[in-house]
Amino acid sequence: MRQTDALVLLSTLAHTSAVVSAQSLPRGVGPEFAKFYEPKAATFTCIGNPSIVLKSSQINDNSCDCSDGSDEPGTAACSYLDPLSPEQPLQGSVTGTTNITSALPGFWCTNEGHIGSYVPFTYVNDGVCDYDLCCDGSEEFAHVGGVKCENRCKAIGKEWRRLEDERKKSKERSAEQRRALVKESRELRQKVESKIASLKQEIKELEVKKIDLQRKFEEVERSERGKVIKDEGGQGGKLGVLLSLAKNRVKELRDTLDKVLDQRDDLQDRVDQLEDILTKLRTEYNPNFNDEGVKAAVKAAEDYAASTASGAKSEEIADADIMKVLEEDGEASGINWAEFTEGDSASDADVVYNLEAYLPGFVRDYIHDKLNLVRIWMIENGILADNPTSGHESRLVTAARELLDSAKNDFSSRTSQLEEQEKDLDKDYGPDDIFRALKGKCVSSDVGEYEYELCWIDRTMQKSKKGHGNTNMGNFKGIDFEEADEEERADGKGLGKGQRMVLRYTDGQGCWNGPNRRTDVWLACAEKDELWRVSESEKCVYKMEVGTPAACDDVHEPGVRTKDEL
Ligand code: MAN
Repeated sequence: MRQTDALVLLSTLAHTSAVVSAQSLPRGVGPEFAKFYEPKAATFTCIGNPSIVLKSSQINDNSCDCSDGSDEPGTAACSYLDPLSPEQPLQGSVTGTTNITSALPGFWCTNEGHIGSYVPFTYVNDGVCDYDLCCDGSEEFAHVGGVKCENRCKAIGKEWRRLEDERKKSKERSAEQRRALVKESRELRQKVESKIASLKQEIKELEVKKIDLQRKFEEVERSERGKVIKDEGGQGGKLGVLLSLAKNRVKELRDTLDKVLDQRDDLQDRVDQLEDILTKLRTEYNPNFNDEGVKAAVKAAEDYAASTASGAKSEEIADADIMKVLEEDGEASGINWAEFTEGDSASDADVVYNLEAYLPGFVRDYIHDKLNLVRIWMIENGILADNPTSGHESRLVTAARELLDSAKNDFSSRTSQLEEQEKDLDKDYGPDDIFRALKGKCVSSDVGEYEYELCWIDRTMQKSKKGHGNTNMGNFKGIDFEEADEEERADGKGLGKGQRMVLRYTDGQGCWNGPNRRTDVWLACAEKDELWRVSESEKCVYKMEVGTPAACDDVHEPGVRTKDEL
């Protein structure tokens, strides 16, 4: 019988034994059967078969008289009925074997100073001291083969109580650890919840901001598109138009002047040629010929020569001056157009804003709104030119677009953060959300040529100590429960018996010619996180046995309130 079970039995029996004193009972009777063995009665009724009534003296007479063995609680006479014994041939039985079970669980060792316990009837007087069950040695009362089992209950009981005390304290410490984990998990959960609340609020505000910026962007874009022309440099508005016109006009005039100058030079050449002809006519004609036509022509030529000599000429412009005018405009001469076209000169809107600056705010807004509305109305009704394809985007539109884009980015990043947090809140972190506090923390242990590592709610890893790299043994999938059936270990570092939490890690690194690696992480209660064992039951299928306070029951002394509860 395991010690823990025996302890339970002990407490149950303590009550019964108060009614019937153990001393007055026949040998081997456990306290819960005391009621069947009346100390002063003359007869005994078989427990499982009341039709058989024996004399009291037949109890423990080493002869099995009751079919359920209840008349031999203190001998091995009915041990063939013991559940642990092999089936025995029995006279009169149809099957030829016994299938009757014993009414008694075994030989009761009182174990004074320790805890009482049953030993199988087959152990009674078998010449072996079974101290682990019967520390008082009472099951070897016949001293078969001279065996004498001394009573060791004092020492065994003392050691047992020490271990039991330690185990209890460890359990309490583990439970304390667990409570701390639960508290931490609760706080982490609250953090996620408040993060979700603030993200929701932020998203709500960003939604409004986004709509507002979208409206503003469209408004600015439409109002910018409403500007009639854009010059080469991309300047908009009336000033831009004026600038463009002036620049073109100056170019036209300069080109015309250039052409006029060429024409003048041609004409001058021709005048010079004609003057030469006239001079020749005046000086070389024969006055002896009385030709009236020639005389008149000579007279006109002389008058022309006299008039040019008298200097009645219009003011002459120096060629150098004309050439200066014809020079391309630049920083050194003329107008520096670049300053106007590329510089930070004001747009229509800027001018309007400058004027508005002298007005009270509400009037300014009112005028601005009205101007915009009128402009947009004019564009939409085909009165003002819509100029969507011209030039590059204005600074106002760019700024509005950038603000809108940044709000959109903020909105989508916050939305995905919210989704992530909500997913995390819904995730199964085990009973009491306990693995939330452990998430991302790791435990490891050296086994053979590898170091194995478990990272809670994340992954399991096999790390080569010979420098052959790390192998992922699975990624966290979910939490299950399975029945463990292992013997209790002396150091307590084992799964034992009962339902245990099992964390599934799947889809690890592919196995050579096989499936992806996976790990089942079996958990048992312990004071601290510890990776006890790793085994590979089949190729690339691993089992980790891990101790952790997260797997403990929340036990605390009755009546003792924990800090959390206060
Ligand atoms: C490595 C380790 C082993 C595994 C084999 C499979 O050696 O990951 O655990 O069994 O690969 O080939």
